[in-house]
Amino acid sequence: MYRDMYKIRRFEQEVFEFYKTGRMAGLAHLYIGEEAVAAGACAAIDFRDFIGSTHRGHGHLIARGADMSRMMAEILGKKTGYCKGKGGSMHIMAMDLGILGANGIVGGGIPIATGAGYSCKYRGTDQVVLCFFGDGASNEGTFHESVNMAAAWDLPVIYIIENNLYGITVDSRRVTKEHDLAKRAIGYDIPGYTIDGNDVAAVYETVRKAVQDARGGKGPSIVECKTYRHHGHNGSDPGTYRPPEELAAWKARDPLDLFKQKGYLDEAEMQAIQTEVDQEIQVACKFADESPYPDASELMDDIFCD
Ligand SMILES: Cc1ncc(C[n+]2csc(CCOP(=O)(O)OP(=O)(O)O)c2C)c(N)n1
Ligand SMILES: [Mg+2]
Repeated sequence: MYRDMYKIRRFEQEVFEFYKTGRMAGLAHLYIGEEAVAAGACAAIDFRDFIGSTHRGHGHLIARGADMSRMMAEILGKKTGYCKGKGGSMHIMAMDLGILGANGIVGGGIPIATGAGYSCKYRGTDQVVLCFFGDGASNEGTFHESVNMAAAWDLPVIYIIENNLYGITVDSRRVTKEHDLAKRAIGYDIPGYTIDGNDVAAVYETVRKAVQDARGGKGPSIVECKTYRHHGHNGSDPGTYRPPEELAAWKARDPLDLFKQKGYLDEAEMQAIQTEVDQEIQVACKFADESPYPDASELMDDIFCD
């Protein structure tokens, strides 16, 4: 899990670099600060399972095992990327890894993940689906419609709310009366957990329990992970609407630092992981940078399927 968190952190730092230097088109919604959610949750599922993602999806995909070279190539719009360079940051998908796709439509991934959950049940498998989305998305109708259906039909979906307290510039505490969003589970008669999303072990343990229930036919759960993005909403947002002391308090609870403080690994073990990952990141950036753009003649390829 530490490896995954460190991979996400380093990958995102490089994405930001590409963004700032104008080498990537589109937006960069950075996951820095929220790494423990993806790393802890994805450690609790198996290869046969599915994940649904969001516009802030790089971390989910990395924790799920996506190839960082192909991801970075996609982000730069290169032919060697996961979507042959036509999806970009917000639309990376990899069905061979059960990744149902990042999604630029807020709340758009929730019914897709719920549909995958229905498919698991319909086919009689014991697969489960992790459905990641934000506090903002939890106010969309798609959330309530999907959770209602999943609860009524006992679908194997774990709804993971990444409550980073903001939807772009909007403080979620201004637009929701109840700030513990997992309490919404009560209305659907399913389990709801509100946990420290910066503590990777807490995320792992809670999602593991929810996964066991889902596999055992007990239906869906909501896991609300309290966390915080260190950067603005995207690369162009300085995030000045957030009180500096709030940002400082959350930075003092950086998920990688918290992991270190808990002493799960010793300094040498962490250093070895960092060295390996730094090399992988270097390879990914070089691969993406040197890959060709798709040819103009490919513009209309892969748009429709029969
Ligand atoms: C349906 C829809 N409405 C609005 C937007 C614009 N938009 C993009 S991200 C975002 C905020 C999402 O907040 P949240 O769900 O909390 O996720 P976070 O960005 O905090 O991870 C909004 C409103 C959109 N992309 N799609
Ligand atoms: Mg949010």
